[in-house]
Amino acid sequence: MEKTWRWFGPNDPITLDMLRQIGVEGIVTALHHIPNGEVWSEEEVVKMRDYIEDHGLRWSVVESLPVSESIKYAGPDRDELIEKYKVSLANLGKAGVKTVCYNFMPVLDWARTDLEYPNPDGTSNLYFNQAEFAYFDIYILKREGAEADYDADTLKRVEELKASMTPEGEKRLVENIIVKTQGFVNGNISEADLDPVAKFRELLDLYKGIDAKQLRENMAYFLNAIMPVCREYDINMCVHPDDPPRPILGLPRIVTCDADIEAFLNAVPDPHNGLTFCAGSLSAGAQNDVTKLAEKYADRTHFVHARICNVLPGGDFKESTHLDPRLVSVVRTFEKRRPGVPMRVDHAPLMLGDEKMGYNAGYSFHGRMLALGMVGGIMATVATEKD
Ligand code: DNO
Repeated sequence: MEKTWRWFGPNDPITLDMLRQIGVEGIVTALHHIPNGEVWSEEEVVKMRDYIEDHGLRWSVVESLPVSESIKYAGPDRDELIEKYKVSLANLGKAGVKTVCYNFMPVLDWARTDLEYPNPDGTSNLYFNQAEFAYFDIYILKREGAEADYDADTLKRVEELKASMTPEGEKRLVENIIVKTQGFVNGNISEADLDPVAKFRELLDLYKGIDAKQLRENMAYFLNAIMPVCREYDINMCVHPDDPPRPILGLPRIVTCDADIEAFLNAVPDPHNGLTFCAGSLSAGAQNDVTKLAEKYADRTHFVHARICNVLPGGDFKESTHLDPRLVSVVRTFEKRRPGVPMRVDHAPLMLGDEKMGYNAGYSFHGRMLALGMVGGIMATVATEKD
């Protein structure tokens, strides 16, 4: 696989020169300064590509070219937005940037409740606590009918949590769930929003009446519309699985498991319609066996996210080590079957001073560097194995 790294542009404190020193071969980035829904002009695309190439690297993957909410819920301006998306794709294709990651998660991209969950060794990790998430849903968002979406054990944990919850604790949940994890991925809410909860409620309202079937249709509509451009420029689209891989906050999620992946690939059976194999997101669902999924979908995978989660009792989950045997197996599959596919690590621990640097959640320097070294070691070992 090609060793890539998610870099957030020229203002990222982790510079391209640093990345060359640690063995990174390709860059994963986006034009983060262009608002969601606007065209990425040829000029802006070429400027970014040349900046990266001037530093001895290549722009391997776009993550993400964001799909506007209106395309997801089929708003009145969706065709107009799809046309703009096609222009951006064509501009990327002309500049030779041909792998595009996106997601089709309504309203909320990835979700975590804790961004610095302490590990016994002094490092910290991302963590998803199902009871804290349910607390946010029931008592902060106050979503109608929210209780019905949680089992009795979770609701019991929520009440225990309520007994000790403080205003600071509630603020921290809002920041972690809908602010700090979203702004930097061009999500709907950013640090500049004064009332993120109110804005979030308005966004949820846009999806009233949209179920999984409708969302699937909207995704197929979008993919069918962009496929001609993808064919013309040989662009591989790769959807990111839903994280966590289950419906949340009353919203449908449609890239959560084997059957979902099969459904969207079959709905638009063009090789340019592919998958970002995020082993981490998929492994956060107890229903998924990532080693089997990697074998099954290697041919339609255009981008790999190397990380892995442990599912804990009660629906909680936590990132595991990049040396987890399941990840070894996933890396082996892609090394053997898709040797050149771009791969990046993420969601590595905060360690050795990372915590003081204000990095985007999940995108530490030392933690990711160690993880890349680990995955690189697995790749080198696999290269010595006979078939
Ligand atoms: C989280 C990321 C996601 C991903 C998007 C792709 O760490 O993996 O935010 O970039 O879902 O569109």
